Amino acid sequence: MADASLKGAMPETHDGRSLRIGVVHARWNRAVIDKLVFGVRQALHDCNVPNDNIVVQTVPGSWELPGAAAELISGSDFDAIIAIGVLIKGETMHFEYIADAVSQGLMRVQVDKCIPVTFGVLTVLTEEQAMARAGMSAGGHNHGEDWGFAAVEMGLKRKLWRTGQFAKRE
Ligand code: RBF
Repeated sequence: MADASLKGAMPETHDGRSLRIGVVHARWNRAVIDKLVFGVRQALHDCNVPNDNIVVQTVPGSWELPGAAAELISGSDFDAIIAIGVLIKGETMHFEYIADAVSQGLMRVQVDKCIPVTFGVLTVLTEEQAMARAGMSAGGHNHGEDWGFAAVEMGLKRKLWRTGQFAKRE
């Protein structure tokens, strides 16, 4: 067995063939976003989520993600939502306001709606940091994959927990 990682959850592959997953992504910093969405799709595919059960929608920027996640949940029976954005710090205070509002907003949606909303928002200081976290540079890792695995795990656990089924031991 591989050594337990110090940083990050060990990704778990669950059987997601019964799941419907909504993906909503911002269009700012599109090159990085596209890689992250690719990573998400890869993980969902690895978990056997059927392509027809994956709905991908876009919004202008990260600010729009919480409202869009809430609308997607209201409009359809998704088991989990993956919200993806890339916030890169600029010269003004925009980054701080948007990052804070979006993280609080996505958490609020998942708790209020009782649907897992994966936090797929990079909040980085430089483009290089964003690219490394989308697997676009040497030694980097595509965090989109982790978000896909997390959404499948939480979507399945939600289904079980809602019907009073609990794992004996993990
Ligand atoms: N949206 C992002 O997803 N990432 C960004 O880095 C980002 N930076 C922004 C910087 C400024 C100065 C402004 C005005 C908007 C920015 N946005 C960004 C867009 C924001 O999330 C939203 O789409 C717009 O403000 C419209 O509501």
